[in-house]
Amino acid sequence: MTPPKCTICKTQNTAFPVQVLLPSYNLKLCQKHFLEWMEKRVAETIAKYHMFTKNDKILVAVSGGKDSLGLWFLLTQLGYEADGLYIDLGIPEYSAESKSYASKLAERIGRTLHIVDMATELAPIPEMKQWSRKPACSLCGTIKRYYMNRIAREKGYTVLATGHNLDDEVAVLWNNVMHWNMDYLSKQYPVLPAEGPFLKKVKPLCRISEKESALYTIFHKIPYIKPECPYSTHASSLENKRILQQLEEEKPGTKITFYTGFLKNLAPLLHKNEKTDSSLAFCKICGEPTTTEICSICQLKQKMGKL
Ligand code: Q46
Ligand code: ZN
Ligand code: ZN
Repeated sequence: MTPPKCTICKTQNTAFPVQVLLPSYNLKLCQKHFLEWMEKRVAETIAKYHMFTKNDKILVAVSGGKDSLGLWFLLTQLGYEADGLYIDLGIPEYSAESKSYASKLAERIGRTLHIVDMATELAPIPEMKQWSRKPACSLCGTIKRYYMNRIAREKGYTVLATGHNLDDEVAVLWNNVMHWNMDYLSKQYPVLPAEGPFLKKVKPLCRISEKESALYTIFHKIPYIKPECPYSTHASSLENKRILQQLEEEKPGTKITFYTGFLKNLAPLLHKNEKTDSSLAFCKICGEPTTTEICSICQLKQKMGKL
């Protein structure tokens, strides 16, 4: 059987063999043209959704996984001013390994990596869990939201970028539609504008699949953490991803059509009806935005005798 030709360079030669099949876009690409295709696609996403410009100072939330590290590298390749933020959750072994990948990439691209160490800020997640009735992932979400916004604002960044990919976004969208979570649906968009003390948040990989994101990181030889976080259970999200993958295999392009169709057709209608949150106040202790008198981080600090 003759090997497929790259759709762009039309070569069959061994120097640029076809390495990536993208049936959703009817493309077969060699490594070089896949990397170019991906960077162009992300650049188009940034422009299409007015995420940021070359004048912005971007802070990328890096977890040590393939998506966030790949995104950070890609943004610097495109010439954006992008630094990283790593939140060390103090999860035995997992955190040390993922942090080392984030630090290695920072060194390679010559950019600053800010590190917030939960062990000194509050307590490592396993210890924190003993003081809170919340599950680890819910605590983790609160910590990330709080520190990402606070560090970015304090250090003068103008945009916060996260590595959510198409598969993540489609799985969430699917779940929100299945349950008609109108509140969540109205907030599901690749750009959340800056609002008062909250920075603008963007997801530049929202039109890049998990497979494409992994290949980009692998082709650029960026080491990343492979095991899942030990607290990760997301059974329902994995189940949604499995169903969607099945649909995708039967009809390539299903995921991207479903997601971009939502952004084009339903999201604008939901935004029109969106009310601004008038219950926002500022924490009496740390001054960060909250909906209660004292924010959840300070409440936890009080409980643990750290205030
Ligand atoms: S890092 Fe945090 Fe995830 Fe680990 S504790 Fe849960 S939310 S699973 S993306
Ligand atoms: Zn090619
Ligand atoms: Zn507070």
